[in-house]
Amino acid sequence: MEKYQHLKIEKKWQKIWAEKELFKTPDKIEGKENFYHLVMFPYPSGNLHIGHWYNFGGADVFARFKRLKGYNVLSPIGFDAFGLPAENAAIRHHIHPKTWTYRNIKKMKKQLQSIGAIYDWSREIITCDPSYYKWTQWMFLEFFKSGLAYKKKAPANWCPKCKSILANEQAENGLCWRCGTQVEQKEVEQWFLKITDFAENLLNDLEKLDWPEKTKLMQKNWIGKSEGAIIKFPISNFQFSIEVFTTRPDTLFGATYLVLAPEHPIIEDLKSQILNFKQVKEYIEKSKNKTERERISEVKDKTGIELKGIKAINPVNNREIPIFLADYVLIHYGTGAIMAVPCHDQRDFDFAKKYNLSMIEVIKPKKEVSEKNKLVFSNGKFKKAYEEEGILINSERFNGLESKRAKEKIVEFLEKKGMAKKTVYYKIRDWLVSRQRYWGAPIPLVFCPNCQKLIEEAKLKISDLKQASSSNFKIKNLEFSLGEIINPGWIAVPQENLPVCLPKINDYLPEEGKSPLIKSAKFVKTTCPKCQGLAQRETDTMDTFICSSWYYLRYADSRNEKEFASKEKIKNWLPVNIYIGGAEHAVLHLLYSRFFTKFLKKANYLDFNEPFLILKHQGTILGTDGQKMSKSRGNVIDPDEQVKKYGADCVRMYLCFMGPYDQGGPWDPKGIVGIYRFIQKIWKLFIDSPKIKIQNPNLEILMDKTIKKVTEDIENFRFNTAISSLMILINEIQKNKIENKESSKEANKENSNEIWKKLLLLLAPFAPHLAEELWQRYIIKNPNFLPENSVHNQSWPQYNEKLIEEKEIILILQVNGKVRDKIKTKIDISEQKAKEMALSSKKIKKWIANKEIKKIIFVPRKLINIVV
Ligand code: ANZ
Ligand code: ZN
Repeated sequence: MEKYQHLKIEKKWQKIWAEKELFKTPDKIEGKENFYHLVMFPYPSGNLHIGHWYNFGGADVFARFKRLKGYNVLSPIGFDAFGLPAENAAIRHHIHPKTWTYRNIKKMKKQLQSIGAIYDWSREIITCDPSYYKWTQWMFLEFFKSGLAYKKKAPANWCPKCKSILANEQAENGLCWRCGTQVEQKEVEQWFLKITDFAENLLNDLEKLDWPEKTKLMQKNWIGKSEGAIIKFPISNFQFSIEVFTTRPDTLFGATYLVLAPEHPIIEDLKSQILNFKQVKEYIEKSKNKTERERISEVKDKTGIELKGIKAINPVNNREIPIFLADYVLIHYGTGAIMAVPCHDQRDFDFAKKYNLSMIEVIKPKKEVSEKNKLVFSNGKFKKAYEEEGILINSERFNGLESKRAKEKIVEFLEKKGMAKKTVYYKIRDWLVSRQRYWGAPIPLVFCPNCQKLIEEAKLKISDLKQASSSNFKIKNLEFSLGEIINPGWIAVPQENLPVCLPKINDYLPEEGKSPLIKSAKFVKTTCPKCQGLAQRETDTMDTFICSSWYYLRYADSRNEKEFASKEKIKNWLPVNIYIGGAEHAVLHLLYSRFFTKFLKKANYLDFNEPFLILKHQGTILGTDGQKMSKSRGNVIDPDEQVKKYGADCVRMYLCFMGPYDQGGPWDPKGIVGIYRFIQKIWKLFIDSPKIKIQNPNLEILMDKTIKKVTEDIENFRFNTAISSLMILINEIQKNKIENKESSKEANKENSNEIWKKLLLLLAPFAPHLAEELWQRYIIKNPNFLPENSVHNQSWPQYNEKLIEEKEIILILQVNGKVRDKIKTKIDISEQKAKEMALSSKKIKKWIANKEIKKIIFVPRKLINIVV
């Protein structure tokens, strides 16, 4: 018998499919609906790992299924190719980032091709290619021109020894990755995109999305809408007041002190009144070296310092309360100041306890609450805060109100005195998009001192700008965009001069807080496109997340040189029907992409406002030890090795069989062997004798049932149970297979052929190479391959719903040919089960008692005869 040679078969079909361009996707096919199926494109690290395989393999099962279901499926692929590792390799191994990246792409392309997926390689994109980043730059300029890009100082990781800005991953544990020096926070001018303008939209539209609930919740929390009020606390004997943001105005009577963030600007104004200013200054300096995360992490030991000499006045009862600085309050959220209510906020409670500050209980639980959540008072002390809502006490005329109502009433009362205002805050911050690095798309702006002067002298007010009908503003015959007005001196590179290409440099280390691009004088020195004066190029590059925020649009028209994609082609394909990739991107890439889409919709380039209608996450494949795969643990499974050993079809199928797609699980070397045997069983079944006599009508029912099950399972990404039902089917077919010579009747041949055909079609999404090989050999039987004859260009098998309805029948029970009993059973009861039932019938037992059973004859759907 011919052996199953996976390597030979898989290479052969990959080659033929590529040559015949089987998976090249036309923009339209008469009579077919388009379906845009997308996986998150990989970073060219140089090695496709098993996680990629799981993502791409499973996704391809779905793509192939959709194709067989009659859709014109677009399944493109490319590389997210800018980013730090290329630069690190350049610094360490003296190889140009571009060389490194393209070398990796070449290797990974081979690995990707070994999956046997239906990628349309003619649409491949590589984000570090100038033909792509030209449009990334164009996108940036669209934001800039609309006034949604601005420059502002922001803290960055700074190594004082290397005099270099570090990425977060280069400053792990607060130490510089190169020299181990303690990293400081340094204020550097950075570009931001105003994602906050879209916060409400990003939040509300989550509802429309068929995404995992967990991912939607993460985005919701990240956006962090908070409804509350700003309340003014005057400072005694001083013209200043402090504004705090609170979501709990109902607790105002319990506010026993205020806390300001150490960076709060009012401290400068109050300087002359603060008696302990020297110590205060010291505290401020100390807090500068902590990152935001350290500050808010739930350490019990909160630090702070009182501003001696000044007091604030609680506007609701005119009580004087002390003011503190503490770094658990952040400057960038709300107003950078809070009213502290120790009885009802645990952070305030911890702080008050440490500094021995007074506490007033103002909220009583509505019903009995569990001991755990109660505000326990014993030995004259509170033990912990009660943070839920409830009924007001110790709040004068608001006593007895419920929290919800009290919030309204108290804000209303203060609003009349001009002391409060309802307010909504979002946690989400504007997106810091500039990087002081080499391997990224250059930000396409130049700085022109001449134009800066012009704009500053014109003293346009932002409010005038927003009302202006045209998007451009004329100053002395020069036209400026909104972005140019709000960022005086920064001028957009005209579209016809894009892309601004990365220059070649030899030294990739950032210098004095600036991008290494500053080392290329040729790059930096330029003329202003507006006034032709001397100008300097921006040397920062863009965050790579910008490249990936719009790539799904480019696939629709990836070779277009005039637009990022034509309107017509976008209409053909977008939005993406299904997007498949890792959950780790929940609040980064997946949020940024939504932001880009919403912006482009607003700017009239798109007519939809969500990029990905359905989202699926694959789970994580763990090592055989159940741990995360890592080199140090030595539990990494190399997909290339597995493919060599068992074949791509087997690896695909094994990964699909491991469990529900979104769960993954530990790699089991025995499990993949099991699948390998299963594949060989199929192979043998065909090679031995591809004909079955349909002597068992239950096989037809089972086939229909299996089609139904596999269809529904693939639709719901339950690949594992789809494969299980294929296994059952194959076993049953094997049992019913009889020798070639016996199945000579034409009718039976027809039937048999149908069974084989359907079986191969069901197999095709999982094991595309094997299915094609067997399809060509036994169904098509033409040595010349024609694309229309490919198993992947057929239609998904149909099933007969009526046939598989679980109808009941009356099964006749005979002993020696005489009817002795009748039982009700399912129509497709198995022989084994029918025998068991017959033998346990009381009436039958009587007739066979003490007799030797010679044989049992089973006629499906009709009778069972026991011969004694
Ligand atoms: C008084 C109060 C009483 C508060 C109470 C809570 C419970 P979310 O929901 O996250 O928006 N807060 C406001 N600005 C802050 C800042 N810059 N840094 C740290 N904390 C800040 O939280 C809003 C609450 O977080 C606000 O309501 C404020 O504390 C605190 F029983 O005000 B609350
Ligand atoms: Zn100029």
